[in-house]
Amino acid sequence: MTRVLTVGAAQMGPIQRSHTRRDVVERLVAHLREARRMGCDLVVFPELTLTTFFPRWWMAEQAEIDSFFEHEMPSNETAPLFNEARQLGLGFCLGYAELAKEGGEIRRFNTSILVDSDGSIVGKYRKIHLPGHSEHEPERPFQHLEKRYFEVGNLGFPVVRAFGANMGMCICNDRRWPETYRIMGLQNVEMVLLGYNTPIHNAPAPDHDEHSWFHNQLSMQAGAYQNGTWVVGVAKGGTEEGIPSLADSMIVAPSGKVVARAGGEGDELIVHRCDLDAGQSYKRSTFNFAVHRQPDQYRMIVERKGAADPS
Ligand code: CDV
Repeated sequence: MTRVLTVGAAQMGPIQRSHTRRDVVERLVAHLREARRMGCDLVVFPELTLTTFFPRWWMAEQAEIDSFFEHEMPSNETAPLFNEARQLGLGFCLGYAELAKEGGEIRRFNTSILVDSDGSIVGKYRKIHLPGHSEHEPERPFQHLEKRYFEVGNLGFPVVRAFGANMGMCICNDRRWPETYRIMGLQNVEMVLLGYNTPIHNAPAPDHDEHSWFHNQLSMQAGAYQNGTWVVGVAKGGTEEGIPSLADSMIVAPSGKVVARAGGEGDELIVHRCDLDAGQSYKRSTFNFAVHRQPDQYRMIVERKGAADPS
């Protein structure tokens, strides 16, 4: 029997600083309703979905920074999203800034959760590859202070069984790193859900700006093909607080082919019926890890060069 999961990549247009969580949740609920009409099982929202992309500003007051974080999930403001999804029988993946209390300490992460159609949280991922810088760099046209506002994720790259598949998550900059996909590939991942906020201007390397679209697509296609997995990449795009950001949300098949792609920069749902077994032929042949990978060799090569252990 074919295992099919119909996935909606719910691209968001800009969220300005003046927009409340209530405004945003209304837009997310509209996405859910359309997804239901289009036969989706699962809807994927972007990174830091609930607010504007706040790491673009230097803020000295912790209370101001914390106003962008969720102190509980669901909260009063996000409960309507959970309720609507449960009523529609839809699962969703949501990125948000998480303020957690762990071991008596307050910790802050850039997080994604996977929520089952009964409203229960069945997976959590905390972003590992935090881009940008940790000090104020006023010479930049805008800041990228993820390294200041978040800690490096402490959950690894977990793959969970949900929606009848092996599901993984990563967030934005993670998609550029082959390790991200491979660590999940080694856990037999079948679908990777990822959201992003990617300013088109890259202050440390402005010559990369014109390649933004290509690098986005290249990273996701390579990750999908090299691990025989679906990749669902979802943007918060358009011009947010004056900063143009990449849209170009896409669903990539295990072949590496793009099978669905957003056409605009605003709120837009793209949908694909994903055959969850489509990765099997890649996992059994070219990327049969048990047969063809050579982790001992990789380790020896890296050790000879005195670099880090890649295994
Ligand atoms: N939110 C991100 O992680 N953005 C980075 C930018 C800074 C390059 C990205 O990799 O898209």
